[in-house]
Amino acid sequence: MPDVALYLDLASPPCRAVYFFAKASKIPFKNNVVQLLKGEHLTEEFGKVNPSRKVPALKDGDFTMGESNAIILYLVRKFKTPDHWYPSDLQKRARVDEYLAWHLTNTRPGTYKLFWIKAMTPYVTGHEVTPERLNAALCEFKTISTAIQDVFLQDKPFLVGDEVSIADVVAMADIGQTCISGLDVFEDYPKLAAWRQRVKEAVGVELFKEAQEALTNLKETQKELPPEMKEKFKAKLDDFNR
Ligand SMILES: N[C@@H](CCC(=O)N[C@@H](CS)C(=O)NCC(=O)O)C(=O)O
Repeated sequence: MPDVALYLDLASPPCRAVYFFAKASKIPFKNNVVQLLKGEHLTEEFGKVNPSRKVPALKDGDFTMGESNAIILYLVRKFKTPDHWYPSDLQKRARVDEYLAWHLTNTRPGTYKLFWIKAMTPYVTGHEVTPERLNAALCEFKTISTAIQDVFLQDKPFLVGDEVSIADVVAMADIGQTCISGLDVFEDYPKLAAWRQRVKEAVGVELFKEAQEALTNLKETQKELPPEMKEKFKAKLDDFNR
């Protein structure tokens, strides 16, 4: 039995980032599934692993932690994964750190907002989001995609150079979420589309299929949200619509 346990719902982008990285770098771990839409993260038991009751979370013996990027870095250090994931070269590593920091204030909130207002609104409120609201979120997301392509990727194969790093995995896990909203964000970004293919091949095409299945299952679960989760989600949507 592996020492490390990960608590994941593959329908969640930060969980997918941790999962893609752990699987692609062949880290042994126990996968504890926590289904968010069923409220499994709200249990007492899960609260002992991550008191903020968010996934992903990690348990290694008596040690527990949350926060996807910090979990990935914990795994990098514990398992001394191949250098390309988080390069030891000072400046290459700084580029990974730079993207990870940018991601949390740009890509993550942008994709999160699109997911909630486009994919969750109908199931939570019973009606589609207004075109004005959707367009505003799409415009924000275009600015983010343009920056990923032109500022970070430029003409390189991967976000920080010639080899795949944790920056690519983290970015891809979130951008991939937009497909559930019926959007092809890569359509207008040919360099990003080619990058997606390279990341898929570097991480493993099968892993991407698994993630896709989780998103398909999410669509089914969305249709039968427990009433208490609907209430919780309404409050979240109100935040986005403020
Ligand atoms: N900054 C955290 C974000 C974690 C997070 O927000 N996870 C969401 C799923 S994508 C969650 O568990 N939400 C449950 C809730 O807010 O009730 C990370 O990167 O791990």
